[in-house]
Amino acid sequence: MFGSILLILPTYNERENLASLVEEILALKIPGLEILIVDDQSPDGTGEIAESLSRDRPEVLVIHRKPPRGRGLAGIEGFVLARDQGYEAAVEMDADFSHPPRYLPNLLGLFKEVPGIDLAIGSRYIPGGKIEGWPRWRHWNSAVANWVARRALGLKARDCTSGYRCFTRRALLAIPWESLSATGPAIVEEVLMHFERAGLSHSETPITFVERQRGTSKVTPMTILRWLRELGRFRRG
Ligand SMILES: Nc1nc2c(ncn2[C@@H]2O[C@H](COP(=O)(O)OP(=O)(O)OP(=O)(O)O)[C@@H](O)[C@H]2O)c(=O)[nH]1
Ligand SMILES: [Mg+2]
Repeated sequence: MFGSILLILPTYNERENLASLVEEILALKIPGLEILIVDDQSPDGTGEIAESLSRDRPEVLVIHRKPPRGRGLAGIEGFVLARDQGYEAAVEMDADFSHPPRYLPNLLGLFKEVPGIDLAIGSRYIPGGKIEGWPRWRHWNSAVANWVARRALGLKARDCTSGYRCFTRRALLAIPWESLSATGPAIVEEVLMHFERAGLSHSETPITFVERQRGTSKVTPMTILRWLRELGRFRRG
């Protein structure tokens, strides 16, 4: 399908998840797939684990970012590298097992099933998709965020807030990575907005999103406020 695929894993304090996640992804033996860990100098030693994984496995690459840290900034750095080094596709996924690797074949298979698309989204909000392990408030929060993003930005995707997705090279070239304004959580929707505005099309495949079992969450009430502020900014811009 794709000759080369870069799978980007942004990590911050994922010591308990990283090694087993990387093993699970590599066990799928997806041809042409390489993993790029983008770590923000995690204080828990995730960066050292990433280094040792990349020493043992030629398919694992690592970037140690300098401050300021951010999920959004780490993602951009990964996508820019994928674009500049000529990868044919780039996947992003969380490193806490919330995005189970077993869906990767479906995600990549979507490009064959729906010819002409430039983005495959692992979706919680189409039939067959769901979320496991969240308290009621997080279900509400996610559903409202998705609704707000779709309405405010006029997006067509059913799951606009999913960070489990794969872009083609054409999409990597169409998205203005260097001039994105969000550095935090709203980067997911900002990238999708640029993708849709470029006239490219997507398709979605259902996933079961699983709440993290190990490590600590970085989501706080401040994250939600920051998301809203960022969304407002690039919507106007
Ligand atoms: N490089 C980098 N990665 C980050 C940063 N913040 C979060 N991440 C990673 O981004 C992914 C998603 O972050 P999470 O903390 O799981 O946030 P979440 O998925 O929104 O919320 P929970 O799963 O409830 O914790 C994970 O792989 C994190 O390790 C950051 O500042 N820098
Ligand atoms: Mg998570």
